[in-house]
Amino acid sequence: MTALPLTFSPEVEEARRIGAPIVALESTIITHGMPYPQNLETARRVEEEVRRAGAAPATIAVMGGRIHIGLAAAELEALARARNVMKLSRADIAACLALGRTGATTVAATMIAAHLAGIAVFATGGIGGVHRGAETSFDISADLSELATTPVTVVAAGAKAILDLPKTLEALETMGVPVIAFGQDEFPAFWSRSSGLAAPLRMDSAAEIAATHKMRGTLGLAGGQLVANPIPTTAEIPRAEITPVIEKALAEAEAQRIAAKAVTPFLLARIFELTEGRSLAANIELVLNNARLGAAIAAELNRLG
Ligand code: PSU
Repeated sequence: MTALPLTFSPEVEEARRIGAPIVALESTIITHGMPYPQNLETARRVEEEVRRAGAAPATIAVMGGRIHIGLAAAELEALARARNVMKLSRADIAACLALGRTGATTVAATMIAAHLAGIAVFATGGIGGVHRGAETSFDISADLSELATTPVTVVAAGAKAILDLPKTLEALETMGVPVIAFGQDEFPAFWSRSSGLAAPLRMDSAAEIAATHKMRGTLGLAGGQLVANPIPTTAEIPRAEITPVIEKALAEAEAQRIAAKAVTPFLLARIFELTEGRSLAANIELVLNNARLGAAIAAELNRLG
């Protein structure tokens, strides 16, 4: 029994009991990041990918006044079909729980929940960051300050290329968040392997990433790490191709005065339409790729004890 409002799925409960590696997965990508039914198919495939890599998947969401750490098949399906689900970050997770509403966790809220559940590694698609025009809109994702606060290693394909990537990297540096490109020198840009920006750190193995996570704990440093794992070459949309599409979607968002939490879902949906689904296919592949790396890091962390 725990005083925390956490409910573990049987699979995650068993992994905890035997000390098997666990990878946290978020749910905003399901409710706000992808259309139905691809969202449900992807969520299932990502969980399967984590299992195949030898870890237990813990998809996280808020339902009925509890943070669910691992979802049953029926719960996952209900979430993928649901409408009017809250998009939860640090600011609203407690309200969602207290009011008994249904909420999907963003990167920030998933990190909080994973840490409460004792899970050190979390895989997703792309983190939120500093939006373009943030110098006037002040639109900066709470994902960044969470990375500076909560000790979870987040595996993403970089930050979404709809953002201002140079400013996102600057903000992460200011907040003391290690940004580790996996297997290349460049910071990847979600749908593309290349962003034209050097990553502050590069590592080539899950063991190095796990050792660095552990060392941060030993030093008592607050916050997590961002592992920027480039999309597989076969799935990427090269930067020159996606850039004009992003710019068109951004111009539309501005014309329609889309703001705050609605910006990222709007842009992802428009880019999906403008690329005739290619952006979604790329998004799915990069999440699967991140799930595999997340499982490998979780296994290495387990070995380190
Ligand atoms: N990765 C994806 N698709 C998504 C997200 C991540 O492939 O939709 C979600 C995450 O939950 C992340 C959120 O926290 O997008 C960022 O939203 P915002 O820019 O409003 O902070």
